[in-house]
Amino acid sequence: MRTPRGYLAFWLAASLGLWGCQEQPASNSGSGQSPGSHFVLIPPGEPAAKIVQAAARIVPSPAQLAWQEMEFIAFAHFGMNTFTDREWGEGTEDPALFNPTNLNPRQWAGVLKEAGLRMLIITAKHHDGFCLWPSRFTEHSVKSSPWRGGQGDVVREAAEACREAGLRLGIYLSPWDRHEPTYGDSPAYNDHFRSQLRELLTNYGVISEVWFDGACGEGPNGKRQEYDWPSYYRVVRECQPGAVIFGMGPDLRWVGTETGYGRETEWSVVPVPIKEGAVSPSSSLDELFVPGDMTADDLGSREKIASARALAWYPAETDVSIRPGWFYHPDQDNKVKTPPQLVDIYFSSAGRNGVLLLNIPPDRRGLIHESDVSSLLGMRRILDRTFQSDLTSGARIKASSERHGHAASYSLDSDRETYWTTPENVESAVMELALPETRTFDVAMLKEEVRVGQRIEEFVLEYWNGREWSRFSGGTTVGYKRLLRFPEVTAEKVRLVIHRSRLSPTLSDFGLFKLAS
Ligand code: FUL
Repeated sequence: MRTPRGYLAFWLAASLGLWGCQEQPASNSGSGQSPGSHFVLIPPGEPAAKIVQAAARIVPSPAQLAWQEMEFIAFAHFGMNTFTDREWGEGTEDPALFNPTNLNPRQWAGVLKEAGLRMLIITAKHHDGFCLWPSRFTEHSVKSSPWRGGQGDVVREAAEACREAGLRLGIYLSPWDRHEPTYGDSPAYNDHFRSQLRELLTNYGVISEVWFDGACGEGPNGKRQEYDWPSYYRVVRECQPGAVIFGMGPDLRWVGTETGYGRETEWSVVPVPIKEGAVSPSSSLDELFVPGDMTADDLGSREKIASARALAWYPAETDVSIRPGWFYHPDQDNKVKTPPQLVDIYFSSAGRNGVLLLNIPPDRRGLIHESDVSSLLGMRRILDRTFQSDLTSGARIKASSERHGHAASYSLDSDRETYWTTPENVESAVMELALPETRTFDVAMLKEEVRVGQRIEEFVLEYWNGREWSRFSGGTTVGYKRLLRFPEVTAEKVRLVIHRSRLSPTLSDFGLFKLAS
C-alpha cells in the first residue's frame, strides 16, 4: 500500500498544469509491467479531449484480464436454502436440516468442464449465515449438521474437485448475515467478516474471484451494519493477490440485471465512484473506491466520462440462473433454461463484452440435476458446432491504414499476441476481407486488443452484393469480444467500417461463422 502524499501536492500540481490524467499504480497484483494503468484520477477542469485519450489508454489489471479470458464461469448456490426450499433464509434454520445424501463436487466440476465453463464460484455463506465450511468463528455451519457426521467441508471438496478438473475457484461470502449476532454492531461484525474471509482465502488454495453481494433485506427498522469495505479489500489483496473482487469491490461490476443479457453498448472503462472531497494522487483505487450504483444504461459514453473524477477498468459480469431461482427447488426441474435459451444468453453476455456467470444450483443430493446437465451439454454442442470453423479462413485482408508492426492480417491469425491497429489519432478505418470463395454466414465475432485499452465506439459490417456495399450488421462497442447475429449473408467480400473510436482502433480477431442448431 502506498502512503498518501497529502492533498496539497495534487492541487498545486494540477493548478500548474503539471498533472494531466496521471496514471495510478494498479492496486492489485503489483502490475507495474502493464503498459498502462487500470485507474486514473481526472484533475478538475481537464479538457474533454484529454479525458477521452486517458480513457482509451486504461487497461485491465493482470487479474482482470485473466478473469475476462475465462469468458464463461459458473455459480453454485448451495446451502441451507437447498433444504428449506427458500431463496433467502432467516438465519434461524436448524443446522440439522443440511444433509445432502450424495454430495459430489467432482460431478459438478466434470459437468462444468464438459460444458466449457472455467471457474466455479461457491456460496460459502449466503444471507442466512450458514457456512459450508467448518468456520472457527461460528457454530452455524456444516460442523453442526449430520452431514458426514459433522466432519464435512463443502468448500474443501469443491476446491479439490476444481483443482483436479483444472477449473478455477471463486467464493461468495455474503456480507449480509441474518444469523451472526454481531451483525449490526459494526466494528465487531467487520472483525468477524474479515476473519471468515481470511479463513476462506488461506485454507483452500488459489481463489480467483471474491463475490461481495450488495443485497440486504433488513428494511427500515432492521439492523444497520457499516461495512468496512477497504479493510475487506486489504484481506483479499494480502491473501490472494491474483483474485478479482466483484460487486461491492473495485475490480468487477454487476451488469445491472439478473437476466443474463448485457448492454448493447458495454464499456469496460467507466467513471468509478470515489470518496467525496479532495483526494491524494498517490492513493490506490482500493483506498478511494466507494461502492455505488452502476446499473444505468449509459455508463461510459464520451458524455459520461467528461464529468468523471476517476476512470477505471471496471468490466461487467453478467449473472443469471439456469433455473428461475438461485437455489435448487424440486418444482423447477421442468423450468430449466433450454440449450437455445442458454445460447441466446451466451451471445448476449459473453458476446457483449461481459463475462457470463451462470448459476447451476446443486440439488438436495448434492449433485447437478439431470435436467441441468442435459441443457448445459446441449448448449455446448451448439456453441462448439457454431464456432468450430471460422469462415474467414484463407481470406485476404487489407486495412485503410495500419501501424508499423500491426498489419491487418494480424486480426485473422490465431496468435493472441498480435493485433491490427492504426497510427495514433487515426480514429476511423475500413478493413476489407476477400474470402477465397463465396461463403454463407450469420454470425460475426470481433475482438479488440484490450491489453492496450477499449476504443471502438461505432462500427458497421457490410458485404459486396455485386453492385455496392450493403450493411448486414453493426454496433457501438466491441471490447474483449463482440458477437453479432444477423440474417444469413452469402458473399465473397466483406468489410468492417469503424466509424468512430478513441485514439486508434485495434482488432485482435475477426471471425465469421454459421450458427448451428
Ligand atoms: C443477490 C442475492 O440476494 C441472491 O440470493 C443471489 O445470491 C444473487 C446472485 O445475488 O443479491
